[in-house]
Order: sequence, then C-alpha cells, then structure tokens
Amino acid sequence: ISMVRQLDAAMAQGRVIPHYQPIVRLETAEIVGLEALARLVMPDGSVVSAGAFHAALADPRIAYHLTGQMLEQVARDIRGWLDAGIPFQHVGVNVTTGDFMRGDLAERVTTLFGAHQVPLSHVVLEVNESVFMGGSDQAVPRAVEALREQGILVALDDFGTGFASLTHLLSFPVDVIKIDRSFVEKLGSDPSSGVVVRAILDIARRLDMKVIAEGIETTQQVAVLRQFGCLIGQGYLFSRPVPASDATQMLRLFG
Ligand code: G
Ligand code: G
Ligand code: NA
Ligand code: MN
Repeated sequence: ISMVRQLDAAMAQGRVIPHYQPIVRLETAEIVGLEALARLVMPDGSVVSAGAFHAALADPRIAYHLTGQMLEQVARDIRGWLDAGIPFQHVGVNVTTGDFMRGDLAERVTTLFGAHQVPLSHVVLEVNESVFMGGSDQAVPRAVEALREQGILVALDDFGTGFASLTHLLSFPVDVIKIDRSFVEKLGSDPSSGVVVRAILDIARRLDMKVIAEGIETTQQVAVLRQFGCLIGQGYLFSRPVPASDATQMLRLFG
C-alpha cells in the first residue's frame, strides 16, 4: 500500500511519534535544546525514520495532520518535563513550507500548546530554505512575524543548500540558522565548506541570529567548528534521535 495510506493509518492509530535529538553547547556538551523528528512505529514494533516517508509529506493533507500530531505530542512531553522540573529550553519541530505558509500555524501552535499550558517560548519551528521558492516577497516575512508576535521562535533549516539568498535573510528575521550537515560533513576535507561555514557564522553574528551546526559526527568537526566560533550543534557524535523516555534521562544528566 502507498506510503500516504500507511501514514494515514499510522496517525489514526497513534503510531507516529516524536523522537528527540539533543542540541548541545559544543564546549561542554550540555544539552540546550532538542529537535523532534517524526518516527513511524510499525505494527511489529520496529521504528521507521522520517527519511523513509518524507515524500508523502508532499501531500498537504498528510503534512498538516503530521504537524498537528507532532505539536500535540511535543507539547505533552514538554508539559511532563516542566512538571518534573527537568531542565530544558527549546524543542524544534519541523514544519513543511506548505504548513508554514498556510496562515493558521501561529494559531495552531497557540491552541495545542495552550491546551497543555506550555509557554510558546519553548518551541522553535524549523522550516527549510525552500520556503523562499515561489510566493510573493512579503509572504514569508509576514508568516515569520505572525509567529514571532506570539513568542514562537523560528529556525531556518538546512541553510546553505541553495534556495535562500543573503537578501532573503535580511528580510526574514529568523531567530536561528541551522547550517546544513553537508557542510559540516566536509569540514576538514573540503576547504570550501569551511569558507561557507565561516561566512554563515559571520552573517548570523551581524544579524544577531543564533547558529546550530547540524550532522556533527566527529570530534575533529567539533574542533573546527569551535575554532570558527560556532557554539551550538547536534549530531550522532552526541546522540542520535531517541525516544522521549531516553531524552528525559539525557536531560536529567546533561540538561
Ligand atoms: O530524522 P530523519 O531522517 O528521519 O528526517 C528525514 C527528514 O524528514 C528531515 O528532512 C526532517 O526534517 C524531516 N522530518 C522529520 N520529522 C519531521 C516532522 O515531524 N515534520 C516534517 N514536516 N518533517 C520532518
Ligand atoms: O532536514 P533536517 O535537518 O530536519 O533533517 C535532520 C536529519 O538528519 C534527520 O534525518 C536526522 O535523523 C539526521 N541526522 C541528525 N544527526 C545526524 C548526523 O550526525 N549524521 C547524519 N548522517 N544524519 C543526522
Ligand atoms: Na530540522
Ligand atoms: Mn536540517
């Protein structure tokens, strides 16, 4: 059966859940945030990553439903951490360009988080650069402003891979830029990746935006990033995305 129908069924049965990947301070490995990543739990208990069903998110109805389910579960998990006094700051939730541009996203987050009395300042919506393809010049900044007016942070994901020009960044007042892992991967082997990473860090500093390096897998990458002045990152070196219960343990120990 098609992935769309599988996802539909899985969401109806509560088998699409968030896993969480820690986001750390590179100097100390202290956890400063989490990224929620959707996982499909199969009837036999095995877990499938979002990469395997990402194509199905091209269906706006599926993407809309997934965003709602992820926000709902993330709000519930945050409520649990707040109640237990577990230290954490932000949780990133990925949204598609379609969901980001719909115009009701701020209201949806407000409603879903409000139901659990979770302050909106704990959520960071991650949207990737393709948000700049198509649409009017004003539509994207307006969408960002609507979110930020509610105190919802916005991150520009997979930055540097092609769609966002520097001009876009100037008119798109995001809180966080996430450097795509393709650059981090090649740090140390390909000098041009280092040039790009340093340029992004420089721009972010001037625009007062935070930077998160993605896909860190080696201590050498950490060393180079720190030398460039990059403070925050995530990747398999620190932890893969893990179930909420494991994330809770990690927050207790390293939060
Ligand atoms: O973690 P992973 O390999 O499975 O993620 C693959 C892709 O799916 C990444 O681009 C990631 O941003 C995206 N993704 C993961 N979880 C979600 C989600 O909850 N919503 C959306 N829209 N995309 C997600
Ligand atoms: O598009 P987005 O940046 O949200 O996607 C994040 C993707 O990267 C997810 O599929 C996540 O599981 C994966 N990921 C996270 N850390 C690493 C890493 O260190 N190496 C690799 N190869 N993938 C990673
Ligand atoms: Na992301
Ligand atoms: Mn990314």
